[in-house]
Amino acid sequence: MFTTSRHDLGPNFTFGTATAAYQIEGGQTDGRGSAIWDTFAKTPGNVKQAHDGTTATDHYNRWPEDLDLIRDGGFEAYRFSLAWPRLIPNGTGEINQAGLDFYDRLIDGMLERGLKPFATLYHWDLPSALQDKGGWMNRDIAGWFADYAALVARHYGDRLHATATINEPWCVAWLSHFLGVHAPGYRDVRAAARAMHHVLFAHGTAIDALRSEGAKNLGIVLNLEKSEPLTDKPEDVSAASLGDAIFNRWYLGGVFKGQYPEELTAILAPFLPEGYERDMETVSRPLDWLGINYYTRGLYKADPSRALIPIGQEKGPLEKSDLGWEIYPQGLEDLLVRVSREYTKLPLYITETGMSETDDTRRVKFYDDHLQAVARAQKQGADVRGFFAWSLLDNYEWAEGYQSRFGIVEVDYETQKRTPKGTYRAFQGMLHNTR
Ligand code: IFM
Repeated sequence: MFTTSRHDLGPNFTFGTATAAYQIEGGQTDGRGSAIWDTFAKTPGNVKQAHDGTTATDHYNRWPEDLDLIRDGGFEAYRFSLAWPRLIPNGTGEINQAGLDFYDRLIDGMLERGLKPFATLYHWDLPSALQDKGGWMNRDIAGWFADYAALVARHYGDRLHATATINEPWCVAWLSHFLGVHAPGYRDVRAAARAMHHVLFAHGTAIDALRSEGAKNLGIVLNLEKSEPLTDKPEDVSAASLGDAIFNRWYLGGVFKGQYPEELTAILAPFLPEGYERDMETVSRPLDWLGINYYTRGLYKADPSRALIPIGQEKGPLEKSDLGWEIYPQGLEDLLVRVSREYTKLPLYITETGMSETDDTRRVKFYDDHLQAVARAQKQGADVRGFFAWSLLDNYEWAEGYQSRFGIVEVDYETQKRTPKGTYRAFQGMLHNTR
């Protein structure tokens, strides 16, 4: 059980659970086009046990049961993503009617159960046909993405409670094009610099397209970390500052100030698209809310052996999840206060937090402590309006495959049976108790 009561978060606070299409849907035969994760996963060495999303949790067929679980848990909202290649198999052009029908059923299913649909347009399943044209490295993606956004707004806009353009642009750009950990698996600074800018430029063009179709309540979801130095030596403090620029300030600064951090543009200048400064007005289009995904902190030290980006990371001494991520609720409180003081007064939503763990009692404590951190941040002026648990179900954890379990509901991948964990019951107890 949680020690937190829902009143600790204020009267109009929204609780939900979050998922993403590729991680749960499966059902890839019904006219859906290929996505970059399909082939990345098949390439040896990229994903543990070469797991892919072919079946995942079979949400494509089992969605009614999954929506029932969300409602019965006492949650009011469901954050889900639409698969671009399910709607437009080649990324541009022809539309897949079966895909349109699927999200019609899913969104209507949420509304029938009294759940607010929080949609994400892009949660990493880029159509392979667009990757063939350079994907996020190609400036044209701003137009392709805007057209896809307009389709979603035209078809579903009046039924969506909120829409986010991109989930975690740091992952789309840096993790996938510099570190090579996620699809398309590039390790190339020019590719990364281009993706870093184009992902935010495309976010801005999509906001324009959504607004011109009449869509309301628009945002973006950033993954943020508390970037800290390993020691108080000046070189480690500078390393943490550069880490913060790459992870946090590039996105917060771009979206809310129309400016990238100078300490990073100084390094990336030769690799950024020429004239990128002219796009900054589009990058920083006004929004209605900001989603923050928070999992852990980054602990940085100077590493002069890395010439271009001379920083390294260490594992700290705090308790860890089974992926080795330090558990640090204080970091969430600090980040929320920082974002609301330095970047925006918009309503904030914790659009994801959670832990990969088989010992569910640890997960209950994780959530309880992070809810308390949110309540403390609210008292310091952060306008936090909602909290989404990552994730409703155990699911496809990208390069970690199916071994890693973030769900508040367990999935048996042999039978696809869903079994609520203690964490689900803890949320249910808190959310049903209105005292
Ligand atoms: O599973 C992911 C999700 O897709 C995006 N945010 C982080 C989660 C845990 O790694």
